[in-house]
Amino acid sequence: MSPTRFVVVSTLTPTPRGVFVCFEGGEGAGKSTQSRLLVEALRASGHVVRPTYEPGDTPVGARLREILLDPATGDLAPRTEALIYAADKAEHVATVVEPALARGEVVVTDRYVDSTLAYQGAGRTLATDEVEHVARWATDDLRPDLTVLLDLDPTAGMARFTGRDRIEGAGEEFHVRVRQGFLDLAAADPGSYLVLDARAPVEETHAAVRERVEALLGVAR
Ligand code: Z5A
Repeated sequence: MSPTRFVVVSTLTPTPRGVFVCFEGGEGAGKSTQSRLLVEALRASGHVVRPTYEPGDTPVGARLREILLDPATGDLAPRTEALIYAADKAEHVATVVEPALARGEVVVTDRYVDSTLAYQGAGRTLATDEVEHVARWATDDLRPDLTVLLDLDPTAGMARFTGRDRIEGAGEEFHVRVRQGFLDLAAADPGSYLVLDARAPVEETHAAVRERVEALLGVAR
């Protein structure tokens, strides 16, 4: 009698990769408000969502955030500042964003690589291609599936706050360059961006974000 043979057929299918959505824009543009509303809406429709932010959403990132934003840090050389933001991004992608995407989750981040291109590149006037090289290396070239850019005049954004952190206190011309930096990034790759006027009412902006993200996720309305 010939030996019985068993063929093991795996029924495991690989987890589909998640979707990476990013909010960008100047201070007070409504990124935190809009990311929170998007996360709530997606969770209500059954998605597993990982809300996150930069800088600071890892244990080491929280310490880097203190250095970066505390006015007591004083002036940093622009390259030092760019490298600290890059270190925060490296830890964030390796320990938060990439693992969540691998689990098939929707990752919604408040700021990502475009922030360093706009603030450390256009704002601090480091060569943007050099800042980009460092930031892409730090993040292993992980790019969002969609970036929502909330565009707002810096004066209007600042008026939504009272206190000033180290970056917010960098002056009007700096923030005008930052705004233009974001707009230039969106104009260079329009298919990957949703650019919205951040003066619009919160619910109107949320509806536009939701519509675009649901299209990305293939949700029927
Ligand atoms: N930075 C950098 O230089 N390089 C980098 O790579 C990264 C960051 C990642 C992080 O600061 C700083 O680090 C940031 C850039 C720099 N500095 N600056 N300047 P943060 O995380 O502490 O803060 P932020 O990212 O700038 O966010 P924010 O200032 O807290 O603003 P926001 O999240 O865009 O807005 P919000 O909190 O949702 O809303 C602000 C207020 O406006 C609030 O009272 C809302 O109720 C109100 N609001 C929101 N939407 C509206 C509308 N539509 N109309 C009227 N009022 C509204």
